[in-house]
Amino acid sequence: METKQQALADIHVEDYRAQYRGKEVTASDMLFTGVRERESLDGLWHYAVDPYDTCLREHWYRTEKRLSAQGFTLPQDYSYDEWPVMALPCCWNTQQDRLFWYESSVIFTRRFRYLPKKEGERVFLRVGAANYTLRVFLNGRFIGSHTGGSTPAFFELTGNLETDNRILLTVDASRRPEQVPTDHTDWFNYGGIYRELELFRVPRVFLRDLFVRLEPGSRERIMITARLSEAAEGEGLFSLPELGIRETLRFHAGEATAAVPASPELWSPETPKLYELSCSFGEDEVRDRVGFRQIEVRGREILLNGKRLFLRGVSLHEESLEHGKAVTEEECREAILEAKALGCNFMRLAHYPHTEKMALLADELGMLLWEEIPVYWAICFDRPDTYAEAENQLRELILRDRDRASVVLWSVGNENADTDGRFRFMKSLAEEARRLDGTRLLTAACMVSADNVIADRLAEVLDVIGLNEYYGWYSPDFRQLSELFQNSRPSKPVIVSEFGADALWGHHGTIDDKGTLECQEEVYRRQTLELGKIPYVRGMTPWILYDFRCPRRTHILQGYFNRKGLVTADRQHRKPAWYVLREFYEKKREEE
Ligand code: GCB
Repeated sequence: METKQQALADIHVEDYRAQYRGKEVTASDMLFTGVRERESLDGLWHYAVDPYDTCLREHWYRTEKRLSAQGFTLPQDYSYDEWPVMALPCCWNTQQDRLFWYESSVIFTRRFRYLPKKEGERVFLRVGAANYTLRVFLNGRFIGSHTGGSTPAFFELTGNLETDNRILLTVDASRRPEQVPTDHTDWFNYGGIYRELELFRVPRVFLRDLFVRLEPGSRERIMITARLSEAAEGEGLFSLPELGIRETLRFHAGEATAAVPASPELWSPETPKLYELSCSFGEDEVRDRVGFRQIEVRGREILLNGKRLFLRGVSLHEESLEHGKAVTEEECREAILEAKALGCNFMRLAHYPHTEKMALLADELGMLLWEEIPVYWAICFDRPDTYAEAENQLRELILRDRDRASVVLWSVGNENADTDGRFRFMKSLAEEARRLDGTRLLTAACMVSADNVIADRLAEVLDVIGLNEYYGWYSPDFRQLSELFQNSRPSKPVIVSEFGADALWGHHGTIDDKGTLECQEEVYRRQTLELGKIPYVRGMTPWILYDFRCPRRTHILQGYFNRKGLVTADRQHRKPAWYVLREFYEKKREEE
């Protein structure tokens, strides 16, 4: 068709997104990355802001030059190599003032060279995270798409690569009610490709997955499950030299499992012992550093390696003032060390999967973690596609992090009204999490019922009840806090997954003045006093370590920040409540 006519036809395709459906990559497309050789595609990419999705409507990615039927070049609306550049990964909001509030589509493109190294090699692109819908185009062809703003996406490029390649990515950060999370959250909707872009070369048959852990209920056997990319037969090798393990893995229909006698030194926050291991099949080899520990619930207690444990925690968003969600390794380390200084052995990574660097660092530094998916507030619980999206995010998170000893709890959501639809939705998520990983505890941050009881029906499918309560803040009457515990008889351990109060750094007043440092300090004093008395409260993760950006918070004391941090957003000032919590945690540690 003549280009002008084609352009006119494109203008009138209302559902232009339909042509990009059917090539979604999911958890099933992941490959085990552990320690594998990779080539980085991070760095400068050309970009254009594309709020009308013209690239997708008019298929810009197909051609560099637009030619008429007679072979003349025609005017076109893009010039990739003259677009400005942005260094990926990043959140575009922090790159330019004019992009700060932008929540729609951006196009990124660059060239790269590819020279095959081995006959028959396969090549995969891994995008660590892109918020929210990512589409990948290579050399004029649509490769695939991924939805979900916080988990990795894998695209196979094999067969579409040339020596000189043009890659183009579109990222759409629009909030939509049917997505996970929905369009209404209490955090900032950062856009961009904000975790690493990497290429992996693997042989035709490769190790897609490797799960290594202590056998539940035993401390003398290590379980290994490995899965290949194909339903192949053959032998592989698992080795863990420090424990003298060299185990042949026998693959049938692409799967191998083994249980190997071993007595590893157990991992704990105090002794974060990690072991180097490797696994190979044919020409493929992967390596990792793994800790071994056991987490379980007995009655209303939580036990780590058979010992009673109180989870001295704090909640955290993935954010820094400078980088938004594209937090650096130093910023992750700083957050963990800040929690340690506070006396914590536990952190709640709220409300979506944080970078895998957090779990890797927590493994190394000794910090227990709660990891969560963004089933937050009023999700479309009765919509099957929304469920599929939530389940896929859960699977991508578990497959990414289930070799990390630091992760002890999977959370399937936060503060959702106790309806039948929600119960079905979250029960299925809990079942899926157990199917993928029988070695961790399941939780969700539940709400207190209207009659002030711990009564969420979801508790029956969880191991640990997470509970958000804001006595002294949203519910000012503190007496209700002790009433809540008098009214409740949970049969499982409870972690108070949130309490807190806003306090603006430098703002002083009486304990009754909302927003003052004194008011927040008093809330922490009274909360810790009360919670410390309740035997089945086996942990807490007050809200929150750092103040964070939040478009919903327009009060003069907030200035588009949620100010419930114990530390200011610039990470420079510890508020008085920080010291109250530290004192409480010190006492708790001595009691253990
Ligand atoms: C909550 C939410 C959290 C909010 C917090 C608040 O219950 O789980 O995302 O930021 O309260 O500050 O209101």
